Amino acid sequence: GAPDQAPAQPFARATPVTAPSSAAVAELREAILAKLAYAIGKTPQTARERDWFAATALALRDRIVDACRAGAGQVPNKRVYYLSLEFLIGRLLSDAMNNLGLVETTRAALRDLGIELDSVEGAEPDAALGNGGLGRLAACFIESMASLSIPAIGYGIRYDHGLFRQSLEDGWQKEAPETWLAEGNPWEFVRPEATYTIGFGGHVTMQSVSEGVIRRQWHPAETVRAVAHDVPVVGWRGRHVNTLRLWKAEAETPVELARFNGGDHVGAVAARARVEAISRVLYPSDSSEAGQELRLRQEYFFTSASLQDLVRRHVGERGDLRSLPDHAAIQLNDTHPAIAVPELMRLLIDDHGLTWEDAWHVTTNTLGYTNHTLLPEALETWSVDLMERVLPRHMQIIYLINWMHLEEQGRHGRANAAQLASVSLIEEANGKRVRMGHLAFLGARRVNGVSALHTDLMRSTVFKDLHALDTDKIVNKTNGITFRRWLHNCNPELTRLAVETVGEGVLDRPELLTGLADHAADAGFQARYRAMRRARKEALAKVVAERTGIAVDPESLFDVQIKRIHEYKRQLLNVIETVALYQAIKAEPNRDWTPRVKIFGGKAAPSYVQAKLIIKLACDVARVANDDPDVAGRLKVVFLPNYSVSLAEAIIPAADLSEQISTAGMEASGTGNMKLALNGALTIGTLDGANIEIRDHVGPDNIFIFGLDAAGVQARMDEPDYAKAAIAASPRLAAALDLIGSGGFSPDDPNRFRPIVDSLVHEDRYLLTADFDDYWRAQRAVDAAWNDPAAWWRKAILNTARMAWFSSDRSMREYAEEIWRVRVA
Ligand code: B1H
Repeated sequence: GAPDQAPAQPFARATPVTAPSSAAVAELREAILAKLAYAIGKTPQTARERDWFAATALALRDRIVDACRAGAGQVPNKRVYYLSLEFLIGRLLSDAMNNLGLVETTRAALRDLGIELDSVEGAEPDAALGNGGLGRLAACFIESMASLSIPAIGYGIRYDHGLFRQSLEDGWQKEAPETWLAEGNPWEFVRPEATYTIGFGGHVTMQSVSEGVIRRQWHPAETVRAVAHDVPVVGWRGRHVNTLRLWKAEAETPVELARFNGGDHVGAVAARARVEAISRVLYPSDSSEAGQELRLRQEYFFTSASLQDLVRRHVGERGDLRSLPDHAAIQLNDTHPAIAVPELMRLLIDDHGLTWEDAWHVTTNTLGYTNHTLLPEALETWSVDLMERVLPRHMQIIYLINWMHLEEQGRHGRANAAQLASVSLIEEANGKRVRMGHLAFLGARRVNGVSALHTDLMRSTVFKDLHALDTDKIVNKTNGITFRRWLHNCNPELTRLAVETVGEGVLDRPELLTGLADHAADAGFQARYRAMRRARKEALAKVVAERTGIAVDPESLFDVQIKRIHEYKRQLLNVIETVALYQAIKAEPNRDWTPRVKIFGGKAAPSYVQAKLIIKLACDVARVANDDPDVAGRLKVVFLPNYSVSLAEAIIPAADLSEQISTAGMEASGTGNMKLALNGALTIGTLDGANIEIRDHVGPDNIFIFGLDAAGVQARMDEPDYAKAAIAASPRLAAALDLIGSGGFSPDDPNRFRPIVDSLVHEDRYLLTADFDDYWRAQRAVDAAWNDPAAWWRKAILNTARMAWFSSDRSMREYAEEIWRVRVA
């Protein structure tokens, strides 16, 4: 693969299978050869790895279509529509092979042709159509719905360019465009017949149709076509196939011929460039508001196309739109598709003639809304001015929804001004803005949080007053991860160990993993578990050496923090602890320090100056520590560039320690925490998000918890000058900050990290100073635990054994029962 592309599986896949039949191998081999010849136009002699990948993907896609056709014909009673601006899928080949039961068949077929499956897998680009946890959750959910045979369509945008490629130049993050479609996409079917017109701008007319009935009609100034591109998603054992339908923006008029003929060759395609920009690039912000008009256009574009598509399907299958709630459940992944509330109202009323009351009943019984963050900077609001300009009819509908909503408050005697202001769809504080979270809340039948703590905080903070109006509306649905990708595919050795220990049923029923607990203290079993980890650490060490030139010892404890770089996730806390450890080792070089490799991975939003400075600090600390003979063999620091789904698949099975150290109350759930614990990394973490539920499942003795809880964080923030006091009380923290602030890691620019130290001393919004000493204590407890191998590996095995509940199959069953009201077989 390309040099910065993540590695393919560096091992022989070890998922247990009976040897494939030679007839099956021959048939697939011929199918791949035929694709290579007739679809790619290459011979085995001229084919590159990328061509073999495309031929293999096309041959497997045929099998998926076959699986699809087996179930075709009958109309399901109810479908789930999952609307998400992000689907962070990564590679699809290994998922498809595994779910079709064709891993060994494919490997043997390619081997017949002199090709290694691993290198073919490595040639697939990641579909990085998401930023982080929210987008990856959508990808896990789509796979789980297919595996559970829940009829579902995922709707999103087919970005030409997914999340940017990160490189580190002298430790500074640089961004380059990502180009996953450069050589085409063998998984997708283009569906020009599923094309819809999406409007923007213009004006609204009124027309009296009968006594007291006024019809409003929107006349957009500008239109764009949304063209469906379908990616089939096959579930476990090939039982069911769902569709991920991604919309591409295309101009109605490819070129303005008159202008072209007049010699204005650039102007002739300017309008086209403007509308096609809608599906050009993924916004690279995670947990922060984008704010620009193009973002609003993206949100409306894919929401409108998706709703038009499902409305058309319903009319075709059932006729009357008033029965939509019986046959469709639409889930809004955060507020990014919240414009669905007025758009569905508009389609039902303006285009299909329903009354307001019927339309509101249909809307509020069809939509569900998942909230993923309570951070104020991430709560979407759009200025009323912008909305009136881009979506004038929707703004009218929003005002009417709000008027009725506020009237209703009056009828219930809740007319005090502060209360009304807090539940209003319009925020009046700094210029009028529409609160998209409130809009989604009112339009949905159920609103869910993504972990128990996060759901409690929704009820007690941001949505407190709305919650009081209908206390049944907010429900919890703790996130999950698909075990097919995050255990079976990424960790075949551990999967084989599990199958050999508790039986093959564990592939279908993760609860059977609990059977591993019986062997947790068994020396022979521990040895096999350690051999698995050792193999994965050796492979990761190779990747680290290739990507960074840094040599790491697989005997060391691999301490991993992989996630977006954000102040609330507190990579900085980890870096400061690294500095303190560096100072401690230098002060007492002859103590028996536990050898550690600190591994960081993650991207910063391109405009997030402080996050980029934290990356630079991690890299500068890495350079100094890695070059210092005093700490050699005890501490290494690595920042792996261009973190991605594929890189995660290589890092997670190799991790011994999982850093989940966000300020309590700020990480809504986390899902990397689940992937790492499932693969047997012990967690060092705060009582935040799903960490709390992970502790409840794995047991308090098998996790390292430290720091303030969410209530403690709230209380501490109210204390004056809390950071200065904490630094004064912690000589270790003060010394580490002194070294960083005085240029100890940046002799070429001694003041480089002053802004970081100053932000801690003067504000410390994320309470690093409050948690530092307890974090240090917990890290030393980790050192001690590592030095008792029998106890450590028992804990690791118990983590794997007790994580079954975090399967996204469990999450999807809960959504199906309590939100969507669809039956799961
Ligand atoms: C999560 C986001 C997010 N929460 C805005 N919010 C975005 C917000 O492009 N934007 O503007 C993009 C993403 N992402 C994450 O969702 C939470 O931080 C995690 O804690 C959670 O595990 C994940 C899935 O629920």
